[in-house]
Parts: sequence; C-alpha cells; structure tokens
Amino acid sequence: MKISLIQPIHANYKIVRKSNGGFFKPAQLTMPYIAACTPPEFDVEIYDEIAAPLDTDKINGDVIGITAVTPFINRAYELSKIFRDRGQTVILGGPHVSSLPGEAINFADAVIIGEGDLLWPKALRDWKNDRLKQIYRNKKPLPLEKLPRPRWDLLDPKKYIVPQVVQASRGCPFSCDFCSLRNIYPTFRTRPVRDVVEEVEKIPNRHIVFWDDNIIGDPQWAKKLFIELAPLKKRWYSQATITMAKSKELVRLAAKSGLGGLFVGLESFSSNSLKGTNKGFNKVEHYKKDIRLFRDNGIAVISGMVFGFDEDTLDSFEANLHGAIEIGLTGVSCSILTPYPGTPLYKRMEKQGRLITRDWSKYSSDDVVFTPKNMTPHQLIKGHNHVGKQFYLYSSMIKRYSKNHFFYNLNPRKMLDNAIEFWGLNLSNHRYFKLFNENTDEENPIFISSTLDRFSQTSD
Ligand code: B12
Ligand code: SF4
Repeated sequence: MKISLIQPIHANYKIVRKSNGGFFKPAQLTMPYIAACTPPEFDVEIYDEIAAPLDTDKINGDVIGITAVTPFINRAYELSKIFRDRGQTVILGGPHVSSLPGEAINFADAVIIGEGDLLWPKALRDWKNDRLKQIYRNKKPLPLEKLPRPRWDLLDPKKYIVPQVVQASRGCPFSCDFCSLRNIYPTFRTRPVRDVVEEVEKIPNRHIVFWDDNIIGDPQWAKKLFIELAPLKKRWYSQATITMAKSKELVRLAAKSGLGGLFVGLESFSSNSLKGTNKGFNKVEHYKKDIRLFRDNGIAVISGMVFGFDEDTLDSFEANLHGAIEIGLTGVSCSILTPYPGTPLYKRMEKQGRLITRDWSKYSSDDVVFTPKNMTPHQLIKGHNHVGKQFYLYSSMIKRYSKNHFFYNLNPRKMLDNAIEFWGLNLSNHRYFKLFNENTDEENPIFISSTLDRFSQTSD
C-alpha cells in the first residue's frame, strides 16, 4: 500500500523562483512530518511542487495526501480531481482545509481538521479497513512530547537552501485579527527543550530554520532553549514578536546561541492602523530602540509590513517606507491585508459586504480581495508595489546596511554571514520588484495575479 504526499504550488511562486534563483527556498516541514506520522505498513513518498514540477501520471499512491494554504487550494482541488477520477483516494489537510472543512470535503474523500499527527494514521487505518470517515478532528490540543522526526530522507536536499527545518513550538499566545493560526493550533504549546536540541544535533547542516510562529511565545522556555542550543554552534533563523526586545537577556542569549535573522511582524509604522488588529503589543514608539537592540547583537530583522488597514491612507505608503529604512531593517516582506477564511478579519469583511472575491487563488497577500476604506484597490496595489521597489533600491540598501552594527564583535565568520545574508536577500528582492514593476500594467484592474500570469508567460 502506497501513500503519495503532495505540497502543491501557486502561480506566484513560479515568479519568485525565477526572479531570485531560489535564494529563499527552505524545505517545507509539513509533508516530511506527515510522512513520519504514517504507519509503518505503508510505503510513503513526497512530491514538492515548489521544488520541482509535478508529473501527475507518475503519482501512483493508493492514498494521496495533499496540504494547502489558501492561495494554493485551487491547485490542490485540481490535483484532487485528477487523482479521484483515476480511483485514488484523496485526503486533504492544512490551513485552508482546517478553516473551511465544509468546502474542502466537496473535493476530497476525507479532510483532516487541525493537527494531523494522530488523525492521519487513524484515517489511513480506517481507509485500510474500508471505513474511511469524511471528517477527522481532534478533541483536544495535542501534547508535543516525543514527536517523530520528520522524514527528510524523502526530500532531495540539493533542492533547498536550508534542507532541514525544525518546529520547536506550535501556535502563538497572541490572537491577531488577521491571523489564521487558531484554526490549526488551538493553543500555544512548546516541545521539551532536550527533545528539540537532540533533533537539531542530528541535523548535519550548519544553518537551521525554526518554523515556529513565535519562538519566544514562552520567554522562560525560550531562554532554556537558547542556552542549550549555544554549544551546537549552529546559525539559525526564526520568527518572533517584537515583545522579545523587552528582555535584553533573551536577545543576548538568542544571539549567543547563533540567531542570525528574525522575521518580526511590525506590520505598520502607524499606531492608528494597528488599532483594529488586536496587536496592541506592537508599540510603534519603541520600534527604533527595539530594532537597535537586535542590530547591536548582530541579529538581522526582516519585518512583515501590511498595507490596506482601514486606518491606512495614501500617505501611509511613504510613512511606512520611511520608517522601515530609518530603523535599518534588513528586509521587509510587503503584504496586502488579506482576510483569510476563519479569521476575525474575514468575518468582519464578510459582514460588512466588503469581500470582492472568494477566488482563493487571489488570497496570496499580493492581491486586493476586499474593498479598502480610504483608497481604491488599484491604489492599494500600486502603493504596495511602490514600497517594495523603493525599499530594495540600491540607495536604500546602502543606507540600511550602513546602519547595521554587524561589526559588533569583530568575529570574521559572523561578519561574513551577515554580509552574505544581507546582500543575498536584498539583491534578490531588488530583482523581483524590478521585474515585477516592469511587467505591471498600470491600467490593469484589481488583480496582480493577472500581471504575474503575463510576466510568467513572457519571461520563459
Ligand atoms: C513556514 C511557513 C511558511 C514558509 C514555508 C511554507 C511551507 N509551505 O512550508 C513560507 C515563508 C514560504 C510561507 C509562505 C506563505 N505562508 Co506561511 N507559514 C509558515 C508557518 C509559520 C509554518 C508552517 C509549518 O511548517 N508548520 C509545521 C507543520 C508541521 O505544521 P502544519 O503545516 O500546520 O501541518 C500540521 C497540520 O496543519 C496538519 N496538516 C497540514 N497539512 C496536512 C495534510 C494532510 C494530508 C494531513 C493529514 C494533515 C495536514 O498536520 C500537520 C501536523 O500537525 C505557518 C504557520 C504554522 N504554524 O503552521 C504559516 C502559514 C501556513 N502561512 C500562511 C500564509 C498565508 C502564507 C503565504 C500565503 C503568505 C504570503 N504572504 O505569501 C505564503 C504561501 C506560500 C507557501 N509556500 O506556502 C498562513 C496560512 C493561512 C491560510 N489560511 O492558508 C499560516 C497559517 C500563517 C498564519 N499565521 O496565518 N509560509
Ligand atoms: S503574533 Fe503573529 S503568529 Fe501570533 S497571532 Fe499575531 S500574527 Fe499570528
């Protein structure tokens, strides 16, 4: 009995692949982890469409498991139809399915809601015994002791810049208005520190990504983790809230344990815009000193920047751009506010009749899928593009690089790491936004995806 696990791709990601030559392509954890949860009586294989095109004719599992975030779900449904028409059983899981199981079940034989660790083996055994149910759901949050090790042997390490990643905690103690996390992980939980460290120890590569949503969600646990990680001499990256900067000790321990770069969701430089996000812990007035603390410890900060909040106006684009350059961020990831299904934001937009489309492929954070308050959708897209392009201009790169205190400890290895990461990230994004803006039709209406499709066709 054979299982084929699939991570599908969205059209936008083909563009990213082309423009940055795969600079930021860490391995995805979901399917190696689900493979590890597969009972031993099944053979299992993984297809990652982000890394290589799929040949559906060759995918011959008796059961096909597919994961998808919202913008990839159309592709997941398309694949599901191909396999089901051939008589293969399809089980869907992941963030979109967990948010809208009632929709997903129309395209699959079964759906897994939330964490699949125990539900997946149960569903497979039910299938084997001819009693597969349509919906599988956990009764309570899972304990994270003794998780199986992801099956990295099923991915080709050459295809990824960081071939093995780790998840040390699940969920986040916060609950932001636009975040989908609660649909997957009902509570914040941490793994035993020793267990995480043993997993990291076995990873042969020096570079590690922790795919946690907020690695300092429990600061005391995080301190223990950083202390135990330090002797391994790894260089690692993760995501955290800016609340980490409240503790100098935490930042210092993180730096000592090898933290090279952190993705932090500052989202906006306007306190007013942040008002409706339930993200009161982001204090705009502290950003400058907080980022300085990270920089002084040799930690690069890449921030999420979101455009389209109800309080945003046309002036917000310049204000955010200026703020991001002034505090010397290493990178920004620009997104257009997107009401993902199941979030409080989605419910509000739906109630206010402001959703423009439910074509999930547009829910990529590059498109406008709702009616903004103080600008047109077209202005929102243009503003978002403008910030991306300006932030990654050479002049901005030089200004931001010069603000970085990467020479803080005169450690040549760390200095080189910082320089390679800074210029690699910035030059690939420079290229992306340049190509993207060149291919944007200013007369084009709402959806950026049309631009991307056009770009995709012309740049082959
Ligand atoms: C790492 C990460 C990324 C990475 C890599 C993505 C990847 N595919 O691995 C990058 C940075 C590229 C990324 C990009 C995006 N991401 Co992302 N990302 C994450 C993050 C932080 C961790 C994912 C992860 O590896 N988890 C660890 C694995 C083990 O957990 P898991 O995937 O949730 O799987 C468990 C269950 O969901 C379930 N399960 C999942 N799939 C399946 C399938 C089957 C068959 C079964 C049985 C079970 C099952 O079982 C697993 C074990 O319990 C999540 C948040 C989160 N914690 O999940 C956001 C998250 C998935 N991302 C999100 C979004 C929106 C995006 C983007 C669209 C954002 C953007 N602006 O571009 C893009 C999409 C592109 C992409 N490639 O996926 C949202 C998804 C929301 C939604 N409704 O779809 C999340 C939930 C973040 C959030 N806070 O809302 N992301
Ligand atoms: S801090 Fe980040 S991960 Fe946590 S709820 Fe907010 S957006 Fe989601």
